[in-house]
Amino acid sequence: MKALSAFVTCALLAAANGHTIFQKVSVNGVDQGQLKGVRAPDSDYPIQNVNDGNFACNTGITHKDNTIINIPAGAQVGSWWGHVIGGAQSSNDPDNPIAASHKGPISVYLAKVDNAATTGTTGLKWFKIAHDGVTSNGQWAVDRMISGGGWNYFTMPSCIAPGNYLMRVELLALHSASSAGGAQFYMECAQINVTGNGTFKPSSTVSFPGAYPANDPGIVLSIYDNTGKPTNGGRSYPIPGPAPISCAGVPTGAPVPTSSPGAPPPPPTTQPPTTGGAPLYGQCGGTGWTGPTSCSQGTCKVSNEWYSQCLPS
Ligand SMILES: [Cu+2]
Repeated sequence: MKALSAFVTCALLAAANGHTIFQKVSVNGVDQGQLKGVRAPDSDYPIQNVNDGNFACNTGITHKDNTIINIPAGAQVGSWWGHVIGGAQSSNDPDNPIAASHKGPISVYLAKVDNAATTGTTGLKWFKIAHDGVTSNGQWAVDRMISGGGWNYFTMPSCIAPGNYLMRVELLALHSASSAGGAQFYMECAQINVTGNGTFKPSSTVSFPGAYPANDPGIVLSIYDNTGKPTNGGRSYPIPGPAPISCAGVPTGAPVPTSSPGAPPPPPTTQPPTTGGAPLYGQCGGTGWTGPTSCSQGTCKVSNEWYSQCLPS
């Protein structure tokens, strides 16, 4: 009986630790491979101190290779999360990719580096390229990630200048955020090389640690409504950190077409071909989205004003 009760306690503890690790990237629907170009620890534990010295790219990194993932500016990028390295901890793991209680936003930052495979992570200057919070129906970015089988999607802005970057994806779980230090930050960094003709240079950047005050209104709050549901009560939610960058007004660096007076305007070149549609779990719409608006598999469903996704029909 002693052994049995020890087992039960352990199982309960394991169930309570429904943590997560970002461990894989996809580019335009192409899976780049497990732990390829992603610096990850074995531990799935969160960081709860916003001033932790390893708040940029996590601590105890045991998985790191020299892969640098090529990402064309404008590409649809996926980050894949699993309960432990590899995904599920056991068969029918209810906490894979993360415990459903762990509602919150997902944010993506870049920092320019000389060599993404060899760079350290301290003193980098970060800017945000994407974030997803809670929608008016009470669904969080984490809910969308769970329904996407661990995949969270965002767009690499079309104006990002070519070169090496670290790409920091941060999941913030708010289930116990009602007192300072209770929010759980999960983050890993991917080694990437952006290609294309972008010319974006950030006019302001942030540091990790440093970007988030411990008492930020997006970090210390109760997300529960008066029935106890984690919907944020229909309130708007201030995602921590700066606003994502905008490519509006940023020159693309592409050759400017020359036209003689009176010649017809050149055809638009920003709309990628829509033949075939987006892949399953791919983006198929949303404000600013210029990619496919149909699905090659599944049905295009609106997640929020910025994001529609191909989900299984
Ligand atoms: Cu957790």
